[in-house]
Amino acid sequence: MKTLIKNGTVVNATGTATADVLVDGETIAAVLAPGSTLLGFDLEANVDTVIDAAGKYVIPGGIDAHTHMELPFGGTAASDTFETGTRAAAWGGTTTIVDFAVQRYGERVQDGLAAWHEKAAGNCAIDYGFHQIIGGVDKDALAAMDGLVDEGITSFKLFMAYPGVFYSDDAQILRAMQKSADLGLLTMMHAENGPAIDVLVEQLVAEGKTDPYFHGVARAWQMEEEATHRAIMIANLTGAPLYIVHVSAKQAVAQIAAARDQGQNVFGETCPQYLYLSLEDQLGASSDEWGGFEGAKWVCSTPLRSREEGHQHHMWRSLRTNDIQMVSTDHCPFCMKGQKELGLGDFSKIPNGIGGVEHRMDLIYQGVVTGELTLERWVEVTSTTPARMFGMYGKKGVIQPGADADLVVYDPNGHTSIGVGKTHHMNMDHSAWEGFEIDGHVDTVLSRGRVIVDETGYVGRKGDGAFVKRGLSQYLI
Ligand code: DUC
Ligand code: ZN
Ligand code: ZN
Repeated sequence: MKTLIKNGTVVNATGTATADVLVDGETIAAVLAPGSTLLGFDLEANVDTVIDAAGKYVIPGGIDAHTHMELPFGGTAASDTFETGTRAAAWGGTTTIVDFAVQRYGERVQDGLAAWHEKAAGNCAIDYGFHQIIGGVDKDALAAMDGLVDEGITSFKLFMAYPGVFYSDDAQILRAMQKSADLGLLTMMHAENGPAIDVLVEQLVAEGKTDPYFHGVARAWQMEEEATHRAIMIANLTGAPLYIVHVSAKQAVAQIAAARDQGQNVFGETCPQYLYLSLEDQLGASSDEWGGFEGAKWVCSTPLRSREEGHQHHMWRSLRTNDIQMVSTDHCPFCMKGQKELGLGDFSKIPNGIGGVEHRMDLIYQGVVTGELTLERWVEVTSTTPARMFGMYGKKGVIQPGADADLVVYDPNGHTSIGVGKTHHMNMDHSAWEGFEIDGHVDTVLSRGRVIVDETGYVGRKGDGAFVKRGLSQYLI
C-alpha cells in the first residue's frame, strides 16, 4: 500500500517546508519537493492513494505520554478502556500513547505489567507503550526493575502523594532512584506532599468545606513546590534522571528550571488543563456557593491553579523557554454519574482525573493561534520531545524517511467545537472542555501507513495499534 500526501506544509520540530510525503507500507519512504518524480516514476500515478494536503499542515502523529486507561482509582476505574480511549486519541490526531501499568504494594511488578498487556493487546486503535507505576517499593519490586528495560519499559513512576494507595516515602524514593541511576530508567514523579495534604483535607472536610473547589485549596502550590524540590534533591544525590509529571504550579517550574540551570537531568511535563483552566473557573462553575458540585469535572491532581496568581500564563511561558519540555494529558476520565458523584458531600471522595486525550493536539495548537508557541514548537512539545524523552524518536515524533508513517493532516482553517453534550469520542458523560471553540481541525490521521481517520470519521479497527518496545530516553548522557 503506497500513499502520497501531496502539497502539504510539512512541520517538524526543526522546521517547516512545502513537501510531498511518500508512504510505503508502514513507513515514510521519502519527503520530496512537491511534484517530484522518483527515478523517473510519476508518483501520483504509481501510488494507491493520494491525499491532497494543500493549505494544510502535515505533522508527525501526536504522542501522549501520560494516560490512564482503565485505571482502578478512587473506588472506581477510569471510564475509557484501551479501545475507547485510543479511538478517541486517534480522532484528535494522537497516534501513540504511553499508559501506566500498575504495581501496588504486595503485588509483583511483573504481574502488574502482564495485566496491562492483557488490557491493551488487541484492543488499541493506535500504538501504545507503558511506563511502570511502582506503588510498593520493596526488595522484590526493586529487583524486578532490573528486567524492565528488556521489556521495553524504560521509565517508572513514583508517587509522593496518595498515602495508602501509591505513596512512596523518602527512603523508598531514594532506593528506587538509585536503581534508576544504575539502569538508566527515567524516574517519573507525582510531586505533591501527600501526608501534609491529607491533614489539610481532613481539616477542610471537618469545617464543612466539602465542595470540589476545596480539592485545590487542600492541594496548595506549596505542597507541589516542596515535593518537587525534594524529588530533585534526592535525584541530585543519586544521579537519577527525573521527570516531573503534570506540573501545575509556577513555583514548581522554578524548581525544575533551577535544577536544569545547574546541569541536572530534570524534566517537566504540563497538561492542557494547567494552561487553560483555573481554580477561579471551578469557583464559578455554578451560582452555588463555592461553585457547587459542577466543579467535580475539574477535580484532578495536581489541581487547577489560581489564574489571579498567574500560573497559566507562566506555564505557557515555560513551554516557550523550555523550562517545561512537553505536554501530555494525564487522561484519567470519570463520568459524573456514578463516578465523580462518589464525592457528593465530600470532595476527597471525588475520583481524581480529567479526560483529554482527544483534545491535546487541538488545544496546544491554540497556542500557535494566539502567539504563545511557534508551529514547530507545537510539534516539538506534543510529539518530538515525547518521542525523544521516552525512547521512540526516529520511529516516532518526526517526518523523515524510515520513520513510522504516523501522520496527521491538520487544517488550520478548519474549526472544532467541543460543545455542550457529547461532541467528543471519549467514554465520558461530560467534558472538562465543554464550550471550547478550536481554530483548526484534524482532517486525516495515518497510523503506520493506514488511514484511520478521514473526512468520514474514524475508519480504523480495534487492534490496529501495536505495543511499542521503547529504548532509553534520548535526553540522557
Ligand atoms: N492524578 C489524577 O488527576 N488522576 C489520576 C492520578 C493522578 O495522579
Ligand atoms: Zn500523578
Ligand atoms: Zn497520571
